[in-house]
Amino acid sequence: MAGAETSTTAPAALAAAVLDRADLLAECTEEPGRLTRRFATPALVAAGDLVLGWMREAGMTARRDAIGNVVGRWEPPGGAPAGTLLLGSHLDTVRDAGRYDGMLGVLVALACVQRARDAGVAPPFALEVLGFADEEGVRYGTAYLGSGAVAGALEAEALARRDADGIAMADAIAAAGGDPDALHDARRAADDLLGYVEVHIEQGPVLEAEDLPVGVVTGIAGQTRAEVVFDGMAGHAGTVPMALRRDALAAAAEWIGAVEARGRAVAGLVATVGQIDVEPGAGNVIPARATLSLDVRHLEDAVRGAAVADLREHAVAIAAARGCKVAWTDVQATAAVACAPGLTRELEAAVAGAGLRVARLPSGAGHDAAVMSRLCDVAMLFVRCAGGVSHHPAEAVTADDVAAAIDVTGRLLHRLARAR
Ligand code: HGY
Ligand code: MN
Ligand code: MN
Repeated sequence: MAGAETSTTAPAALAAAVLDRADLLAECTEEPGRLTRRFATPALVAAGDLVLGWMREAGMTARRDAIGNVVGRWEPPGGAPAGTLLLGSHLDTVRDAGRYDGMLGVLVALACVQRARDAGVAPPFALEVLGFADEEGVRYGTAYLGSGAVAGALEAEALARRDADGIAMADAIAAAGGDPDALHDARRAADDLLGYVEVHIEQGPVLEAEDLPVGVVTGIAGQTRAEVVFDGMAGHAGTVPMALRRDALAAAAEWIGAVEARGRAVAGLVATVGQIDVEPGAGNVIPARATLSLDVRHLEDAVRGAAVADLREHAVAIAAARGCKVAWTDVQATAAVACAPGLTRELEAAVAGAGLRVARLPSGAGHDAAVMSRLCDVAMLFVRCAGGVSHHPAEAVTADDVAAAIDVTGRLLHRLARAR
């Protein structure tokens, strides 16, 4: 990197600050003792407030948009930027989460802005850092609410969805200080965009196996989310003979086995039931209703579509055989996305420029880049995480690997600057 690198802008120094900030963000939780930070909650607002402060410390203008994303903008000295490069990731988490999934991308992006500003290596284009308010979709079942608003991909009917406490999304947005009637204002125009770059933990074992700190993402698997409800008949657990039961939970259990079997049977397919709710929910009552989530993913949309269709037929057959009913609701389908070839080539060259072997790998996990690809070119850099563990408090990265990510991202900015 050209420019006046200083002790505070060297990647290693910035990496240490990234890890410290990840620890501070991890304290913004809904559940003391573990990290859970869902969309439009006070914990999410608190995390966004921290990031807004850091954005301003880095010399950025910083604001919160109508859905609750935090957006920082840094312009090169002299103004009149030659376009804008977007960087970022999400600030929400799953339940009992790790502290780097999403947050690392926002914090590394901030570190790169600080470095561009302080080390005198300002690119001729503006940098915008986005901290999305919802990517996981834990509260309302639909993922990507934050990037969906920015990319203009948010469906209006989502606003009527209710969370487990019966709170409508529109009301939650307003309660968190957003404006559900102004979500169109959160949409980003694409005319000045050079692209969107997301740094994210790999959430898998490949980079550790390859002994590499970072890797370049080739594409992001498509995903289908559905809600499946089995309805049977409540009854006395002690008096209703087994042959006369219409046990909704037994039907659901048989179907869950079929979901797992399908995932195991097809290369590259993953299928998961992550949530189940049983009613009336008493140990001596035969379950009347079982409500389940379904998550199916694959890099090829046709394979995913066939699996979802088969699992839907299987649910109907199991319900019929057991005298139960089944209701299937498609919650969300996101197509598989290939990262932009040109921007990805630049990222690969930046990795090589850092003296690292270039590993290319697909992402089984969904990312905001999948939605942002509707707006502009996208590229992703994966960072090695310990044991590939994620969506778990044991999620961990090393300062050295974070420094590598900062160095590579800085080299990418340098390459894009030279191309302007
Ligand atoms: O579920 C995912 O792939 C991501 O963590 N939202
Ligand atoms: Mn995640
Ligand atoms: Mn993530």
